[in-house]
Amino acid sequence: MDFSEWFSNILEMAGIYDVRYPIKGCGVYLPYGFKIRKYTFEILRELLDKTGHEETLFPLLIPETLLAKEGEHIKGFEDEVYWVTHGGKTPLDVKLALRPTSETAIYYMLKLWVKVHTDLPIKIYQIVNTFRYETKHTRPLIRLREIMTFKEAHTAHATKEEAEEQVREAIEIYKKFFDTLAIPYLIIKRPEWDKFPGADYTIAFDTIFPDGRAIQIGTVHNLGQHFSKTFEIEFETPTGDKDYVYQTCYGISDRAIASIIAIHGDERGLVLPPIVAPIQIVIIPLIFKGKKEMVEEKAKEIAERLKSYRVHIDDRDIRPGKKYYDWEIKGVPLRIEIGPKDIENKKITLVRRDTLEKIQIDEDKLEEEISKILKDIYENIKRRAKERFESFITITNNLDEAKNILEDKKGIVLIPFSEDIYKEDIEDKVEAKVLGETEYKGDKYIAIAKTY
Ligand code: A5A
Repeated sequence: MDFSEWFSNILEMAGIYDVRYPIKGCGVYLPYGFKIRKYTFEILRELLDKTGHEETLFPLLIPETLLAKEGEHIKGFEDEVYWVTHGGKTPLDVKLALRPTSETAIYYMLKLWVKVHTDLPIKIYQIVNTFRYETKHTRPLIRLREIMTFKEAHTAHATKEEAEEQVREAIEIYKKFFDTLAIPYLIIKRPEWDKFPGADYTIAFDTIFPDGRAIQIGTVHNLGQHFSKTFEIEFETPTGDKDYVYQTCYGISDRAIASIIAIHGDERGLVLPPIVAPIQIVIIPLIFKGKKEMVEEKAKEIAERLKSYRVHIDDRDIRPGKKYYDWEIKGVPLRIEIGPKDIENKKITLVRRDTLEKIQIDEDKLEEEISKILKDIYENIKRRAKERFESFITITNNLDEAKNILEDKKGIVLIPFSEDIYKEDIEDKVEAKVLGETEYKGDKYIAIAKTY
């Protein structure tokens, strides 16, 4: 089965996301998918909150006059903007854009909030839906027209150095976020022609999906004073002079969810890192004639002992095999099977989702063993993901070879860095995209890949 088909099947079978909504590039998060999304973005929220970012909420609508203010920015987005042109039957005086991202909405307000250096820095973020009329092939959770989960952070600083420092902090936050999700990445500085519209430079996080295609899963932009000059976000410096603020912004989307699914899943379905699993442990009572009550009692007792986890007892009146199958598709990290024999022997049988290995433990060591195994599941899926990622990375300085690899197994090809490389139309030569400059095991390279 090819990857796209596998991915679509999983979204449906695991109850994550329904693609049948009648607008291209839009879909519906189902309850199970919504929970994965919730736990995933809670990790990011926590990382942002504890580094002094504050959550805010700006309007979805942006007047054309604001959106068009920064020249490069609007040029980068003009083909992707959805417009609201009417209120009922009345044409609007000023067209309203559905935000493709919120720089212009937020920076209009920053001008009102920032007067003097003591008002700085400002570090805010919001998690909202944004709209982009994508012309490339749309894909569920990967290339959306309504990006349902767009976390955008925006910061303003008194000096260029502080903005640089903020870029470093943002990179650290995103590293922690993707490490927690066991998603491997390269951090790549985009070439001039591919930076965010209105940025001085753009640093991207790229991972690789099982089909070998690279995907941008997050970006950090140093905006310099581009926007602050157009939006006149001016402040009084400690010496009484006037200066424009230095800005950064950084974003992560539903692609984080797509990555968890794509990178850890296997032929049986989802494999979730325990930290984002809506159910971390499922308990399956194995009912035998005359022993029903005893097994059900034990299941409840075990659930009670494990209540610091997200535990679910599956007491549906169907065959255990069907239950195993259902929870494997949903990627529940650990399954506990409870039967009369185990109860008599004071044993507990566990099955790990990542390896499908069956493990017997002593009942009195339950808490300690479960905690160890869940940690081990995380370590194991992280190692597995990293190994596959590494196997997709090829170093070569031969462009013909690069082209062949990118056609064949794909992945990311690294070419030893030289300024000249940029001048050689490599994109045409290798029929792939230059992702930009990166460091890999201590050396500098230009990364090239077929992308999503
Ligand atoms: N304001 C800045 C943060 C910004 O908009 N940056 S961005 O355009 O690069 O978007 C941030 C991230 O959103 C991207 O790195 C990418 O991972 C994701 N993204 C962009 N377009 C998307 C789309 N159509 N569907 C899903 N995710 C998308």
